[in-house]
Amino acid sequence: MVPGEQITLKIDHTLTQDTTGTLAYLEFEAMGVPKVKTQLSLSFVDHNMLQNDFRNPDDHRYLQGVAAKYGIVFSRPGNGICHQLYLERFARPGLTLLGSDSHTPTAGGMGMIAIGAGGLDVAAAMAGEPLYLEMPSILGVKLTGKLSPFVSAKDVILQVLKELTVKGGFNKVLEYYGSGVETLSVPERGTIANMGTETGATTSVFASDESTRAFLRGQRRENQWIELKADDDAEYGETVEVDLGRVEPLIALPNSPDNVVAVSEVEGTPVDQVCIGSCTNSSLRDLKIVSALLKDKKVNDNVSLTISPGSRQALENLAATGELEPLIQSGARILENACGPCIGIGQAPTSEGVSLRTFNCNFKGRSGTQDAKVYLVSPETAVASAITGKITDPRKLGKYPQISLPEAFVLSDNMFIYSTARTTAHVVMGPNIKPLPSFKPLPKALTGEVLLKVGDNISTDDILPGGTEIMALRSNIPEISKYIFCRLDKDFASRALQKGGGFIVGGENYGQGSAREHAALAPKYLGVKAVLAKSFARIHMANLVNFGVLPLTFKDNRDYLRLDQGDALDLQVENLDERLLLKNQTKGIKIEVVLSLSSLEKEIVKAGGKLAAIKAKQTRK
Ligand code: MIC
Ligand code: SF4
Repeated sequence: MVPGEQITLKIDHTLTQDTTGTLAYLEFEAMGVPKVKTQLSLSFVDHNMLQNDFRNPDDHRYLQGVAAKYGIVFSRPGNGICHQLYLERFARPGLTLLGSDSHTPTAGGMGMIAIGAGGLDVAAAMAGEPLYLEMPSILGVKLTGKLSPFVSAKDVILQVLKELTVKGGFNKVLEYYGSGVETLSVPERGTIANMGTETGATTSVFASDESTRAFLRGQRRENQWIELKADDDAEYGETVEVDLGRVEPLIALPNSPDNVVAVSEVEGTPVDQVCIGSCTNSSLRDLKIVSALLKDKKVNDNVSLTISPGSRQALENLAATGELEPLIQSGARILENACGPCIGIGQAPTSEGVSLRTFNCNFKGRSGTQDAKVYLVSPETAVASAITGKITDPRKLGKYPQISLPEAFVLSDNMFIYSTARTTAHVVMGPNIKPLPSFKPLPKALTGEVLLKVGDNISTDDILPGGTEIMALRSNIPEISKYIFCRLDKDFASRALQKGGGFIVGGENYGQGSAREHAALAPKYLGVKAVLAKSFARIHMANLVNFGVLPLTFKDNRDYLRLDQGDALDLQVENLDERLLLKNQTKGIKIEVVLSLSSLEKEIVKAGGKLAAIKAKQTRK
């Protein structure tokens, strides 16, 4: 396989979570396949957990019905966060996983190729289609040495992010190798692989070794272990080296995960809130260290400390050994085993509040409070700061407690529902679950105004925010489309509709962050025809193509300056050539733009999106 060439990847496992899952299954149902064709497909409910009205529970019920009908394992609400549960119970070295969530690469900690994608690509995989993607180059991250006390896996990935930035991993697989790897347990590797997503990487991967075997043994799955490692003479496109012994406690400052400095540089800043959890730092390993550090300590009077365990298994194991007690006694607010505050589902910080979180994203407004200052830290730094009430280097806590994972985890899988596909299963669609919109084939010319011009690193949270109000509309495209860009420009949706659609102009790394395909589908619904950007984040670009929105880049990035909101544009797209000429009629100029699509992607945009293309293929058969 040659980096840059189109490849197809056979997918063994798929996973979805509720807020991307409802669309993914509506799309899957539209494909007309009687049952999933993968080895294993899983549907988790972990994001939209609040049941303020009928909408979220209706989605859960729909997902449970679909799972029973098509032979998908269903993880009930309350069981835990998809990536943690998958790592514990289903991840297997040597397999491929495609998940409709950007942090799917967590399973790279188990020696898998695990990739995040939009729901439509996951639906296609469930229908037996391979994943089409550009072969990434391999960036070797060499780990040497051993972590010092109070420094943990989160600090390692923050170090990597500091070097690579939020776009340095674009079209790359981060492969961790070197003698430092064996010092890390599977959950620690999971933390590192999880947050590789923030570098823009396609995925991250670790070898499968004795440490992997020990974890699988603890989960009573040793028979699923195989050894997997790089060849001795393996060559990497480029390498980065991290001496684990030299990594210090690190912190990402607001509002970007790559805004990383040493904790010691910002020590003393008063803290209002500390949140421990998320798919990055909620494993049993993390909760054990939190428990040991909180033992006989009290949360500072000015701090609200929340803890969201990653899984019921982690919580149960903690309870079994008495390690839950210190969390309760410290005054921590123990939340449900779910994403929770990570995606703004509850626990918004105070106005201008300082919130330290063990999560992976700190994009502006994601916490639910627009002017909050969200910092990203390790569990160790989180606890130290929760106790003192100010940002604190955890090395000041004294002696680092020794913790180890159990040789045999307490297991109970009774919140997973296993079903063989049953055509008689009852799929109930509540009134908020609306049919998928359908779109016309691509016309010969795209015309319209620049509806909005934005800067660099616009995240999908900027395009379509999270939070309880908006996330409850994930199964309702007409309604959710009203919120597109609402935090940047509250009139965007009405303007787009009034103008009959148009264009968006963006800077570098447009669409970074999550896999939510709504950030492409809802703009399409509003009539957005193309996005012109200096560069795109991988998953979002694939989502744009899947819904027939052209992702165009500038031949010369200086042309970004020659486009303004309100300019009338005209683009002839009959031939979908790699170089196209965009006419800016308002300014009377022509701009060369680039459309790099494979022949398959061209077919998709011509048909008006991937679903239309799949249906057309079926009719031809
Ligand atoms: C996120 O962390 O932003 C989410 C919420 O998990 C998203 C998925 C979604 O928007 O539903 C992701 O990372 O893909
Ligand atoms: Fe959930 Fe946050 Fe992880 Fe997304 S990043 S899957 S919202 S815990």
